[in-house]
Order: sequence, then C-alpha cells, then structure tokens
Amino acid sequence: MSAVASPAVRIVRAACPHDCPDTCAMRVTVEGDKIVRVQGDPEHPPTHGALCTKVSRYAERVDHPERVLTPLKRVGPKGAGQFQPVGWDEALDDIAKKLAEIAARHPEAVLPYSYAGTMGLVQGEGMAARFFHRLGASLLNRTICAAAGGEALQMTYGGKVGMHLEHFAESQLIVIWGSNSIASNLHFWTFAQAAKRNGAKLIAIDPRKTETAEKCHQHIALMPGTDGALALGVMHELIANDWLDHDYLERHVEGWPALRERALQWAPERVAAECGITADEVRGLARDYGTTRPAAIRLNYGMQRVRGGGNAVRLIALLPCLTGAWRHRAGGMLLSASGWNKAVKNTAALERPDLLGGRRPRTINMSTIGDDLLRESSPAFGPKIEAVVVYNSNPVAVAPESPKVTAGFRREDLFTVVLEHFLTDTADHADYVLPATTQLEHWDAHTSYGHTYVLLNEPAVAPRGQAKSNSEIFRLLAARMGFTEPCFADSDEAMARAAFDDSVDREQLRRHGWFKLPLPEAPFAEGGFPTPSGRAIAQAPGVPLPDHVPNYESRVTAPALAARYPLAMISPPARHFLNSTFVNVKSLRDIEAEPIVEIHPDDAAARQLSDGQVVKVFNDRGLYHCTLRVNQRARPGVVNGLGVWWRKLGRNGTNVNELTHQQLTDLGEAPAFYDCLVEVAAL
Ligand SMILES: Nc1nc2c(c(=O)[nH]1)N[C@H]1C(S)=C(S)[C@@H](COP(=O)(O)OP(=O)(O)OC[C@H]3O[C@@H](n4cnc5c(=O)[nH]c(N)nc54)[C@H](O)[C@@H]3O)O[C@H]1N2
Ligand SMILES: Nc1nc2c(c(=O)[nH]1)N[C@H]1C(S)=C(S)[C@@H](COP(=O)(O)OP(=O)(O)OC[C@H]3O[C@@H](n4cnc5c(=O)[nH]c(N)nc54)[C@H](O)[C@@H]3O)O[C@H]1N2
Ligand SMILES: [Mo]
Repeated sequence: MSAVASPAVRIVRAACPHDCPDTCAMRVTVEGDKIVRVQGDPEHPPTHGALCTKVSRYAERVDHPERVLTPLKRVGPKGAGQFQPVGWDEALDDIAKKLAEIAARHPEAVLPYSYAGTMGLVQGEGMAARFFHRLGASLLNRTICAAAGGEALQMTYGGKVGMHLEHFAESQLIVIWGSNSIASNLHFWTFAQAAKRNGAKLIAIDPRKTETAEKCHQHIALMPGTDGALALGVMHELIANDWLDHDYLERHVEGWPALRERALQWAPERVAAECGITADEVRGLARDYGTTRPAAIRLNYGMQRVRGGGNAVRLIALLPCLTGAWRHRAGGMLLSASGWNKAVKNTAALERPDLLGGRRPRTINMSTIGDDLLRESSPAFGPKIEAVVVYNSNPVAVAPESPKVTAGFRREDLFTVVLEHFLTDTADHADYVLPATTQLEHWDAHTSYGHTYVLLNEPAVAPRGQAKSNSEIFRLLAARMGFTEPCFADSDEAMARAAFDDSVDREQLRRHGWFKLPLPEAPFAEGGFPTPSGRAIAQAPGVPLPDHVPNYESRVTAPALAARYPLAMISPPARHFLNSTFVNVKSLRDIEAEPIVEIHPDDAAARQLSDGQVVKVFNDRGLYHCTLRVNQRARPGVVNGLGVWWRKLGRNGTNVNELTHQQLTDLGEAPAFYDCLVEVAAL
C-alpha cells in the first residue's frame, strides 16, 4: 500500500463577519478543503483567543446540509418556497433582462434591500453599491438597527466615537445601560469582568433581568423607553449634590445652562414614577456615578429601539461631560466606535456614489418596507416598487410588522431576487435565489463598531457547490447589463486590499489579520470632540435640547390601547442566534429550544397562565404563538419575546415581528421594536 500524503494543514486569518460589536479575529485551521477548526485569535486583544458559541461552530453553518448550492428558480406560488435548480447563465440572463426592463421605465422601481448579514466592506456595500448606483435604483436608508443612537451621537459628539474597549478593564464603575453584554457583546464582558476583579462596581439598567444583569452588583429594572427620564434624574442629583466638573462643563459643553434647567425639573420621585422604579434607585445610581472615578457607561443599541431612543441616547451620552469622566481613559462612554473606523475607510472608492451621475434617486427606509412594498405609484412616493434585490438580510423575519412585510413580498407583480446561504423566510419569497459564499469562502475587509481595530479576511476554503460571492454576482450582473466602467472588473481581493486609507499599516494587516488604529488614549480628556466647535452639544442653534420622549404605546400616551393590551413587550436577541442568523443551525436552535415569551409570575397569575404553556401574544397588528416562561427575568408589566426566530421554524409560521409596528424613532427614522403593547392569553 502506498502512503498517501495527507493534505497540508494550514491556518488562515479571518474576521468574524457578523453584526456584532466584537468583530473577532479568527484563525481557521484547514486541511485541504476541509474546515478543521475555527478559533479566536489569541493575539488580537478584543478577541483574546475566544469565540462565542455560535461562531466557534462556524463549520456547521458553512457545511450545513441545507446550504443553497445552486441558483434556484421559483416554480410554486409566491412565498411557497418551491424552487428548481437552474444554471448560473440562465438565472443571471433572466434577472438582468427583468431589471433592465424595469429600469428602462423607472430605475427607482428597483430597490436593493440589505443590511449586515456580513459587515464586510467588500461583500456588503462594495460591488453591490456600485451596481445600484450605476443603475440609478432607489437608495436604501439602512436604519433598522442603529440609526436613532447614531444620529444622537452625531448631534452630541459629532460622530460615533467613544472609549476604547480595552480601557473598561480599568474602570471603577461600569454602567451597562440597555445591553445584555454576555449575549451580544461577549468580548466587552471579558473587560468588565477584569474591572470587577479590580474592585469595580457593575450596574445593569435593563427592563429584563438578563444573564448580564444577574452578574452585576445591581440591576435597575426600569420600564422600556424611560431611559431619558432616568438620565435626567441622574443629572438632577449630580446638580443637587454638586458632583459636577464645572471646568469641563464650561470649557467643553455647549448649552449646559439650558440642560441644567431641564434636569432640575426631574426630581427622583418624578423619575421613579415615570420609570417604574424607586426614588432611592435614582439617588443611588447618581451617587455611584457622581462619586466614583473613573466611571464608564457601556450604552448599547437595545435601549434606543423606542420612540424616544434618540433623545435618551443624547441624554445618557452627556453624563460623562457633567462629571468630567472623559478626563480619564477608563471614563466616558461607548455606544459605537464606528466613527473612528469610518475615518480610515475608503468608502467612496468602494461604493462609487459618483456613478449616480447627476441623478438623485429617492430613498426608501428599510424599516418601513412593509408599507412601502404595498404602495402604489404616486407623486409623493414615486414609482411603485417592482423589483427587490435582497442580500445580507432577512426582512421577512426581521423587519417590523411582518404581516405587512409578508403581504408585500407575496405580491405577484413583484420581482424578487435573494442572494443567500439558506432558504430563509425571505428567500422563500424569491423568484430567484442565488447561492452566496460565506466568510470562509471569500475575501473581505472589516471595521468594527465595538472596538478600534480593522481586520482582513482571507478565504480559507473554496466556494461550496456553485456559490459565488456577492461581489462576483453583482460583477456578473453588471456585465450583462452592459456596465463597462473599469470598477466593475475589480476583484474581491483588490477591493479588500484597497478598503482602507494609508493610515492603516497594510503589512501589519496582512501579517496579523488586524491593525489597531492609532488613536489618543483618552480622546476627550481635553474636549476636542469632532463637532464643528469641538465642544459636546447639549443645545446649539438648530439642535434642540434633549428631553424625555415617552413611548408611542404606553399607559400614559395611549390609555385606550393600554386598556386592551396592558403589557409592554420587548424583543431582544436570544443568545444563541444572531438576529435571524443561526436559527437553522440545529445545535444552536436546540439550546434555545423554542420561541418563548417571558412573563412575571404576578402577570401570569392574573391571567391564570402557567409556565410551559403554549400561548398567543397579540395586538391589533398580529398574533404570535410561543411558549410561556413564567419567571423573574420579566418585570411586572413587561414581557420579553426573545427574537428573532425564522417564522417557518417557529410556531404556526409566526415570529415576534408579527406584533411590532412601523412607527419611527424621534431621531434617525429607526424602528421602535421595543415600544409595543400586547396581551397574552392561552391558546
Ligand atoms: N447573541 C447575539 N449577539 C448579538 C445579536 C444577537 O441577535 N444575538 N445582535 C447583534 C446586533 S445586530 C446588535 S445591534 C447588537 C445589540 O446589542 P445590544 O444593544 O447590547 O443588544 P441586546 O443584547 O439586545 O441588549 C439590549 C438589552 O436592552 C434591553 N432593553 C430593551 N428595551 C430597553 C429599554 O427601553 N431600556 C433599557 N435600558 N434597556 C432595554 C433588553 O432587555 C436587552 O437586554 O448585538 C449584536 N450581538
Ligand atoms: N423584533 C425585533 N426585530 C429585530 C431586532 C430585535 O431586537 N427585535 N433586531 C434588529 C436588528 S438590531 C437588526 S441589525 C436587524 C438584522 O436584520 P438582518 O440584517 O436582516 O440580519 P439577519 O436576520 O441576521 O439576516 C442576515 C442574512 O444575511 C445572510 N448572509 C450572511 N452573510 C452573507 C453573505 O456573505 N452573502 C449573502 N448574500 N448573505 C449573507 C444570512 O444568511 C442571513 O440570512 O434585525 C432587527 N430586527
Ligand atoms: Mo443590530
């Protein structure tokens, strides 16, 4: 018997592509074309050698038996998910023909729909943006996640900037405000744990007693959408006790006198009544915040998914200016670091907005896709949407008010193309599904919204089946549409290598897979915010003072509605899914077991409901079937419907977005997923 040499074992440097603040550096062990292991890079400080449960099992997702591996063409009724395999040429020729026909009448009748299924700069809005710009398609306002908080940071600090992740380890107080770090920002939690070992106090502010809240020293379980009031109450106490850094306020903040007046209207008792907590909790939080140095706030996007989310972020983001917490590198706040990273991205070169020429297409808000797919042509709206090309997103599952989203995608006269790894709820509604490569099969370059490193992703294995990268698919479509600009010939690798400007050391990026941006340690110790004046803004000409803005749906603002639907529902992520990604990975779905809603024992008793029972959660918009968990994770008056299940893997084809609405936040035109009244009853 002759010895067969085993294929060489290689280690490839990669980046986790998922929509998570952690953006881990990965090392993929490959033998031939087989993925042997996916691990965290021990040398990348934020990753620290560890991956989350989801991504450490990445091979299961890449080599999943249900991967879409050939182009598919619809054979059944719209939305039925019945397809037959077709060749690439047939699929691309037909798609290009249909898009060209529609575009010849109204280019804006074509809509790209994408979000952050991959956060890569190449496979995200790289070649795709070039394609749609050249076509003159409608623009998409990508608001579904971070727009309220993003706009708030822009108004307050001139960009999405904040503390370095690593410096939280040196904080003496960490307020985790509207974030379940253990579930959705695990690598931040590692630094918070280090701080805890050094004697720091950890406080969680969250309606739900999450796994993170349980591990903090204190948990303040306020009602959803009342964070702005709590921040004003903290300010009230900082003023009353003179725990203020007057010098910092005077030199580095615009509009402080007006904000001071407003905060003085929010005594702890008023705040307590608004937030559903005690006045002592408000006073205690203010004392801790006002008297501990250095004090850091890890704000996250969870708390801005309500009507007043933007104003609440503005108020919380200003707290470090009152106490001068920014003076220390372990003080201040972090909601998003993407402003630091954006500065080094060659966005215009990647996305080529110049290909629009003089055209200014209308913009569709991705968060109102339910309504917009159902609109007719009108002077105000423009042409009816006739074609949607979906990539890196699963709107039928994740967009608010899914009864309308589904009705829109079921339109017989809508031409839908979905680039996907799997037959998701959205792919089921496609006319064509095109098989896309995963991160282990393509090139990409990454920034992060939770740390200040950029990363490079090299392909570890060959594309599975007939899969092609998003960029390659748009390149091939561009050729068929007759787009001859040289940028449509750029390779994925060339785009990945050209993604960053010269402040990124390309050699270090290539060798290590990551590069830390050279930024000041304590960026705002002496003010110098990226606003026009360099000062933080509480109020300025054209920028009104922030205020507490109550929910659309609450006992106070909508009493008649609250009489019928008395429970506030939030729908934060389940730990083992990432939005709707991974719901079809069986080992992860087995951990989450089934779609659930958590309810407090008192609320369950009042409805004669018991743990483990199958219930319907409902309001005027829809009906969600799931299993009831009666426990103390829910506070009285609030139910937690953990998201985001694929509808077809949930009960009766429903998921939690049956219940959410399409009204938008105060800033940024984002969805208010967690501003939602419901009732729960036995099925
Ligand atoms: N495992 C996992 N990780 C993820 C995701 C995932 O789906 N699963 N999603 C990723 C994405 S897309 C994002 S944007 C980030 C999100 O990151 P985070 O914003 O940190 O997300 P969550 O873990 O949902 O934390 C939000 C928390 O806010 C709480 N909350 C809800 N309403 C309110 C409120 O009105 N006030 C306050 N104070 N708290 C409130 C919820 O109970 C929840 O615990 O996480 C990313 N990471
Ligand atoms: N009720 C409720 N709804 C929510 C939320 C909530 O907390 N509650 N969270 C919201 C938030 S924060 C967000 S960010 C959105 C997220 O919404 P989406 O961005 O739509 O995220 P996912 O559901 O993860 O879907 C991403 C899809 O992209 C696909 N994908 C991944 N990589 C690639 C690739 O390289 N190529 C192609 N073609 N496809 C790829 C994946 O297979 C997956 O199906 O959901 C929002 N919806
Ligand atoms: Mo998100």
